[in-house]
Amino acid sequence: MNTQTNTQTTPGNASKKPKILVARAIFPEALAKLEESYEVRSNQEDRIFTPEELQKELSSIVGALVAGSERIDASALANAKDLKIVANISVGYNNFDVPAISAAGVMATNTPDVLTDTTADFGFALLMGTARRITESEHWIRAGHWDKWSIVNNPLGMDLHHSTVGIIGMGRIGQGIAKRALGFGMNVIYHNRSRLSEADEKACSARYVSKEELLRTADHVVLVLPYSAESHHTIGAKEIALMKPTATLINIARGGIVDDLALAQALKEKKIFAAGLDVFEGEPKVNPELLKLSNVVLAPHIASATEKTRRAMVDLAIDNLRAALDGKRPPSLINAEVFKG
Ligand code: 8YV
Repeated sequence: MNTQTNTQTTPGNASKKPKILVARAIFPEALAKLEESYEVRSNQEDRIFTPEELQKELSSIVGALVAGSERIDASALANAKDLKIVANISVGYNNFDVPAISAAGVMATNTPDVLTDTTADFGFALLMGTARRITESEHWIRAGHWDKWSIVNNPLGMDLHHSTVGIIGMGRIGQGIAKRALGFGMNVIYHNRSRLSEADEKACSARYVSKEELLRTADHVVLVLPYSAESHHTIGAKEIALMKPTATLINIARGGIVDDLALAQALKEKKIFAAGLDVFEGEPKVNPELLKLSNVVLAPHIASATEKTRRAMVDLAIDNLRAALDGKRPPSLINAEVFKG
């Protein structure tokens, strides 16, 4: 399919308006608002651009709303002579090569804060669903296996209350999960690149430990750290081997933080109890070994996916774009060095 035929441009007397790109489908009302101020090239078909198409799209615009599916690097920016801002509709920005974006004199922004609670809620939901085997139980009923109530022959899970949760990555979302865990009487330990302030640790009743201690002692390990070359395969076979055989592992961070093949092998051999995954290496593809297992709960990268929050993310990305194009500092600017206020 050809992008040129499928990426729509605002009709009418649009030539005086600055040209922008909306690289993924957004809410129609938000698009309509943008069309009042800009000549909008929009991909409401929600098709993922090839790198060549993206490079071409970026060559004729001043601002772009993008998401994790758009890799913005030197090659994408090669012909983007007029581009001033790339506004990610996402808090994580591992799809951005920030030094390359800054070198091109382009502002980069993301959408922090507006999704913190929604994502922490989902992390907790995935943790509960995994520990208490909710999706597995549903599949079991649908497959017609439920013929009687039983004390022992039902899917028996692991408790959350009064257990220890180990959070790797203690930013805003990690702290949100810690606060929710307190309501369940859980003991909270965490590991992070840098230790929280005493006040923040107190607010979460969280104790800082080494990664090894966390893996050895947590009943539930929750991953919420950003993806980078350093955090690639933070959890692989070696780390899983440190975990309790009764432990669960939850990944709401990014694909690539966990070695999915090593995890599938460990789940198959019951080296840990279960896993809950919202993100995958190479998503939307899911490692076929994971698909064969019943002790893993799978979700299609939906931690921030409530209508209210997705609207707030789009709105914040638009605020960032508008500010940059109006010569103002975008509210969530990543590369402050590029801003000439
Ligand atoms: C986004 C996310 O929806 O914000 C993030 O970092 O993981 C999600 O909320 C997704 O990344 C959009 O590309």
